[in-house]
Amino acid sequence: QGYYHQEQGFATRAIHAAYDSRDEQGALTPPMHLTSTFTFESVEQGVERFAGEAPGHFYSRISNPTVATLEQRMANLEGAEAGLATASGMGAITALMWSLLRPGDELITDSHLYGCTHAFFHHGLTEFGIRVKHVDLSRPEALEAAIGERTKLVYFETPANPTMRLVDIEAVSRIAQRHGARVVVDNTYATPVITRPIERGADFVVHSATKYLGGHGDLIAGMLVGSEEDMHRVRLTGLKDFTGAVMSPFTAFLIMRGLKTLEIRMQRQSVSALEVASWLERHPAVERVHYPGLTSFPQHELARRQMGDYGGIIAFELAGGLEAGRRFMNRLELIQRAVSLGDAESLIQHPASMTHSVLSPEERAEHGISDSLIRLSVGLETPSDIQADLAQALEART
Ligand code: HCS
Repeated sequence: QGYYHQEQGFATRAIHAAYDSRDEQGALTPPMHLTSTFTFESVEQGVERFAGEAPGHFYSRISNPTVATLEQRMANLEGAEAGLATASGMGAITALMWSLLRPGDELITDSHLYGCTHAFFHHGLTEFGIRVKHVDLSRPEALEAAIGERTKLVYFETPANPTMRLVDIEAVSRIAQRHGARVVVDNTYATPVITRPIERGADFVVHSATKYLGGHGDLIAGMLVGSEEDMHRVRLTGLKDFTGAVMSPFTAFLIMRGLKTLEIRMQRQSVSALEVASWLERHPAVERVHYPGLTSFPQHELARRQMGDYGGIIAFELAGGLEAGRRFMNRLELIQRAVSLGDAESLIQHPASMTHSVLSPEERAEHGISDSLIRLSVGLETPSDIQADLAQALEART
């Protein structure tokens, strides 16, 4: 068990869960097991491990002690039975989908989605006989109308990338469960500090661990949590055989280092983002701000109910549209022009031409991504400095 108890607080578990230094010669930090393979004491032992009849690692594509500590720690933080680490967020999504879906099955997905997830569903899954149906899951009654016998999975992000739209996890999970479908939530934006979908009825949580979980912009990684049985299946089919997109022990080590400060980073970034969003909303050059913590946010009531805090991402549109946005972004000095999010550095990007450029203009319009939408990931810098950079870039825009 290590030095924690399940009833201890989030930060305690993020630092201690699933590790006991007494198992590693007293090493305070879980050591990196940089090994591709594991030796057997006898042929018989190897045979038993391969057959799953004896515990123990045998090859790092299937499992590795450092990666296993992270998997158990993340399962703990999300309130799930088990976890699975992957080489990227897309690695987590693809391993899950290839494991659970078969030709003839239907996937219902929210209409607001990260660009590459959208691309995988449309150009990957549909090519293999899986039907992908977009439903506006911010209206659970729309799911009730669309769900059918063939629906195996219901998939959504909350908040969605990049529009910030929320989905009521409890309402959607209730409907899906009644129809025998399972629910997958991409919890990258919120992290388990802010929202724990499993506690609200979801079956699986996926993450791009590249973002807040790692938190320092130095790695690419994904995480998946769910039941013991499901994770075993995804590990041995989706991950081991279909994608092979496993996480390296070094990456797992870095993510565990990131997790130690996840709670305080999310708290600080939420405070800074609320401040910045409120300021942007009052600025005459800004037309609209999408941030769940603002009372003007259409789903603010749901945000208060479902989110412990409002997170570090803001989407906004400038008066003057695309051209004004381009000039504004080029004037920024402190805030970095880059995709990704959740880093110590504030990052800004233009979804229509960057993260969501794989969608056609018609698809973007359908999924709520206007050409003037800008996404800002508020970092850990001094909030007044972030605001000062935005202010000078907005003032200079004409
Ligand atoms: N998923 C990342 C990478 C985009 S290409 C993002 O910024 O949303």
